[in-house]
Amino acid sequence: MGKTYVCSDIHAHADVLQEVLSMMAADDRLYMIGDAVDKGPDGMEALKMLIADPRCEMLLGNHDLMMMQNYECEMHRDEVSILKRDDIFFRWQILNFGNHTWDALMQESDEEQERLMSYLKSRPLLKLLEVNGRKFCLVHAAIPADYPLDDLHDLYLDTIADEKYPFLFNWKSDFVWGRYVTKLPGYTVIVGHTPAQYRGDEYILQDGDDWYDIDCGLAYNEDSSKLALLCLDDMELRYIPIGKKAAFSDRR
Ligand SMILES: [Mn+2]
Repeated sequence: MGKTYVCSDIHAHADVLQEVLSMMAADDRLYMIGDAVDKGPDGMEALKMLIADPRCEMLLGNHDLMMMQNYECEMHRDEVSILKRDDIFFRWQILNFGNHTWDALMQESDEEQERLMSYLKSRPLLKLLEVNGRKFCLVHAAIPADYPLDDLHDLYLDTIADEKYPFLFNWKSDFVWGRYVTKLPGYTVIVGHTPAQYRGDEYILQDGDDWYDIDCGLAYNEDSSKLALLCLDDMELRYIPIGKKAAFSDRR
């Protein structure tokens, strides 16, 4: 029986992901808890690696959702209001430098674009699992404060469906944007999304032994940026340093 690893916020650093995959045994598992794309140099490559490797399971992050939302808006241009389209375009492509990711996605064939988006649509927002008798809740950012915690189970995009546009979803959901500690009784909650560097730190943040933020800032493309790899079998942490940096930076 292999080991179960968790990492977050690869943010287009395909070389760092490759390093993690090469360290893992054939029967290990890796949960990447969101944000495969944006900020770093090779977003499409990182996403394709996660899809291709059967040891990997990816959850959705806000950047993955922004890309999907932008794609869906383009595919349904005539059906979506210009305000809605502009909202996502501005938030993603202007404020979050998603224009680099969009350009890379548009370099792919129509079939490949559809394959990548279909994969993302099938990904969970929240995943519960048990390792060595310990229960874990994986989510990109937070469990929304108003979400009923009794009978919590693996959650998918239908949880945040948009009532007006059935092919869209609420991409501003706290599942992928929340920056607050959420605890789930009986579980160890593991999130990413808020980089250690955002707090002026470099390493993972813990709140007791039942909440971990493991994002160590690959998004920032800085010397201190690294990936935290957490083994759920023994809670051992490893840090993998940043490799290739993006040619642009959006540290503001
Ligand atoms: Mn994020």
